[in-house]
Amino acid sequence: MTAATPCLRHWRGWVEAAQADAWLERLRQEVPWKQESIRVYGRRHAMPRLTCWMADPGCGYRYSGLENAIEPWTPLAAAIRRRVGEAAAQEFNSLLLNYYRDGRDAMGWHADDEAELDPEAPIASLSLGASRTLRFRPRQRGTAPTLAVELGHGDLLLMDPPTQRHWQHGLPRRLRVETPRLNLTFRRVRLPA
Ligand SMILES: O=C(O)CCC(=O)C(=O)O
Repeated sequence: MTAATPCLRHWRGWVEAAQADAWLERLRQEVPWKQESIRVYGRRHAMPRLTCWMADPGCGYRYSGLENAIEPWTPLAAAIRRRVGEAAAQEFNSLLLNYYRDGRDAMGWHADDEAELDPEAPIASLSLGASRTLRFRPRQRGTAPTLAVELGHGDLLLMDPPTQRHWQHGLPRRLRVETPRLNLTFRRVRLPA
């Protein structure tokens, strides 16, 4: 059964603007960004964004068929993890960073429901830079209306369970956007007991 709406908690301007500006600039410069490629119908395509997977040792993660190399936490990413973890009352052990260089960069429809992720933990998403729209649609198409959430500079969005089970999300292109955006999604990878 599809929940009627995704379970979201959205704090606009969770980070105040000057702090968000400083985080945006530092992360752009110091994160080891990569442009991965994905295979679609047998052909390789460059992903329309740059990415980095930062995580505690042992927290590997595959998505779009890619095994992500684990990068160590930078001091700034570790400090942001602490603050986001307090807001979400959750200990996150991993972080996917996405760098959308301008409005041509985007992310397709998907759910963050890979087997490695703890389905009981929220996913916390911090946005820095250009405003973009995150869209949600039910996985069982037509069972609930789609939803659009405008994510601005410094916004924090918590996606609580069972959102990933019932909903997909995606970030469409917005061609008039000429400035960059970073998105940080803090996650909880399941570790062997
Ligand atoms: O950039 C965004 O707001 C979405 C990122 C996302 O969907 C993800 O990391 O799974």
